Amino acid sequence: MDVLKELADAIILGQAQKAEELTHKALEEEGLEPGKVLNEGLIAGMNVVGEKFKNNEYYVPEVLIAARAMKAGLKVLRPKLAETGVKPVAKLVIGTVKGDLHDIGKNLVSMMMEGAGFEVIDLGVDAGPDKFLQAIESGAPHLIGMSALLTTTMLNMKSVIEALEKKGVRDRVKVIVGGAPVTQSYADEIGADGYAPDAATAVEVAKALLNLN
Ligand code: B1M
Repeated sequence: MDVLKELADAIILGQAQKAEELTHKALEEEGLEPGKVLNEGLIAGMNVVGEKFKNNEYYVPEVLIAARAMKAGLKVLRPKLAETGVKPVAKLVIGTVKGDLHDIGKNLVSMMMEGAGFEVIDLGVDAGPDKFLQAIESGAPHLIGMSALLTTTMLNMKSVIEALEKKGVRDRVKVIVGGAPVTQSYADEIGADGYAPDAATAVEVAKALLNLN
């Protein structure tokens, strides 16, 4: 069987060890590009998991197990995706917003940004306005990235932007947002500088916002 199909299946079935081994195999034995392994193996598998979850064929435990398998594959892929980076082109602070525990997409964006040469400070999940403000004060980033996967938590992106305005630091940073329920029009509505539908586009948008192209 095609190694990427096998890898996608390992994600769907939540087989962490197999996902790790197959990611190694795809990269080292088959010599496939890390981006291809990511999109056609790991993300393809997670998309099926998402569909199954939506159709009530999978419940939270299955999804968690699949997420663990995805993380095992990402661990192998991470250095390969980041390998292209030389010295940091700019500094990014990124986090999944308050109330939201989804971090796979945010981690992908972080990895792609690292791969593009950004220094990434990851605030993790459930990050409220105070965490972002603190990171701006202590880290002086050029860019703030927020991720949200729930229609309820995407509202918290606005709270972060409002907190930056209130503290008088909004013009020190560019703000980029993303995540499945987030759209360009929502980004415009809350006053974000940029929106990206996926991790690869996030890099392009970040570079364009900072005039790094
Ligand atoms: Co959750 N979940 N989940 N979940 N989960 C979704 C998001 C959901 C769409 C499933 C569904 O119903 N079909 C649904 C949200 C509905 C809604 O609000 N619209 C949902 C729900 C309801 C929930 C719970 C409420 C379930 C419950 O408890 N009843 C609960 C909430 C917990 C919480 O956060 N407080 C919950 C829990 C979980 C798990 C913990 C089990 C697990 C998360 C594990 C983890 O992340 N460590 C989980 C998962 C895995 C999913 C699905 C299946 C997959 C998400 C994922 O990782 N996708 C998801 C269904 C789906 O999306 N198909 C679902 C793969 C990832 C690569 O894509 O994160 O979209 P994504 O990231 C993309 C882009 O969006 C973009 O780039 C990434 C890569 O290209 N992007 C950015 C993301 N962030 C960006 C930031 C940027 C730019 C681009 O700039 C900064």
